[in-house]
Amino acid sequence: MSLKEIAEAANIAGKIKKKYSSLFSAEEKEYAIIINKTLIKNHFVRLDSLYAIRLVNYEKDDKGIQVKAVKRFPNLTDFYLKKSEAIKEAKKIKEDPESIRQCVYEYETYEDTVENILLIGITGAGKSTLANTISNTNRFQESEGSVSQTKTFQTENFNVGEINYRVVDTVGFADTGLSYKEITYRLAEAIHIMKNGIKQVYVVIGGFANEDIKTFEYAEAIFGKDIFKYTTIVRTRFEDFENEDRCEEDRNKLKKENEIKNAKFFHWINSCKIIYINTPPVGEKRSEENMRDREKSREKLLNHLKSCKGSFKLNNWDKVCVKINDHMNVIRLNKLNEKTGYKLINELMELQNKLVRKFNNECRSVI
Ligand SMILES: Nc1nc2c(ncn2[C@@H]2O[C@H](COP(=O)(O)OP(=O)(O)O)[C@@H](O)[C@H]2O)c(=O)[nH]1
Ligand SMILES: [Mg+2]
Repeated sequence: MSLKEIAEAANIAGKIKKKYSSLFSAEEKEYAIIINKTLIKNHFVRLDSLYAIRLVNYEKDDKGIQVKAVKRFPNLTDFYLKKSEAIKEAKKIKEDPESIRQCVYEYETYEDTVENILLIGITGAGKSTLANTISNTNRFQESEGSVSQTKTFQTENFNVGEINYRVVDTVGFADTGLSYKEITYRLAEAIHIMKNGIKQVYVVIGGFANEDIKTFEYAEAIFGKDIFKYTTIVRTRFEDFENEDRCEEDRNKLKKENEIKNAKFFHWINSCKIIYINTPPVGEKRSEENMRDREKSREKLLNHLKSCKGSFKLNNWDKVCVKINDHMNVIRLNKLNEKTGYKLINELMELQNKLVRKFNNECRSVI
């Protein structure tokens, strides 16, 4: 039985370093420890190698290799920067019962147990404001104009009691003139982050515009019809959001208006739950009242989330997530490097300027 077969069965991508990988038994179970190499390219280091280790618990029967559990080291997202370091670590893992016991999940990505909330909707609907409200932060840029502030997507984790949530704010894609392919590509990165699937999609709507229909169309095209079992329409800017009668009135009005006018839209609003919130700007005048509205809206959203069962996953979601895990981790690392890299260059330039000024002021005067 070859390491390559096991690596394939465990969906490990990249180049396998056979020489440094091996098979062994521990506590009557069969394991493979596999080191793989992924290449990184960026502006500063043209080509570099990154290493990850997988501990795979497998069984062999007449159907072939059955993967029972996989654990990625050093963790789900990082790499070893040197081959020697990876080899040393692999040896340690093999001899450490504590590390071996961590190999329990059928897919390595199951280690991430965060429940994901995906926000979609046209620019200006109130997605970023909702992201701030639900995660109780101000890290998402709320924008006055109709220019989208979110370039691709942004996430924030937060806890409610024992539950770990992640809110994923996306670019307003239905109205930004992006092609279907571009939207899918941008969403792919976000999808990869949501390893546990999507607990709930919030289609954020600030009133009802024709463009909103496109949001539903894209969601259906990308995820398929089943996504609507996990979709809630969130209507923002609804000042009477605490008055359930007013909310129900609006729901009925909306359905009545669209029943004849737009059958497809009617179908969507009929099959998704609609909840009403108001998340006005805070930090200025009336901010106390506005803060209260946000808090009450947050409560409403969290109560609703608690009542949602299960999560949405695309076919092969788990396999795909594992297969692209290393690749996506490299992209993330590259972005971080770009940021720190540029920052470094700026700092160096600043230092250079200072030196030139110093030279001009002090050295020149001597000449
Ligand atoms: N009054 C009120 N303003 C809102 C509400 N939601 C969003 N806004 C405002 O609408 C504008 C656009 O919101 P933003 O979250 O940036 O929209 P996005 O493009 O969907 O991310 C901002 O100025 C927000 O302050 C709401 O529920 N009530
Ligand atoms: Mg936004």
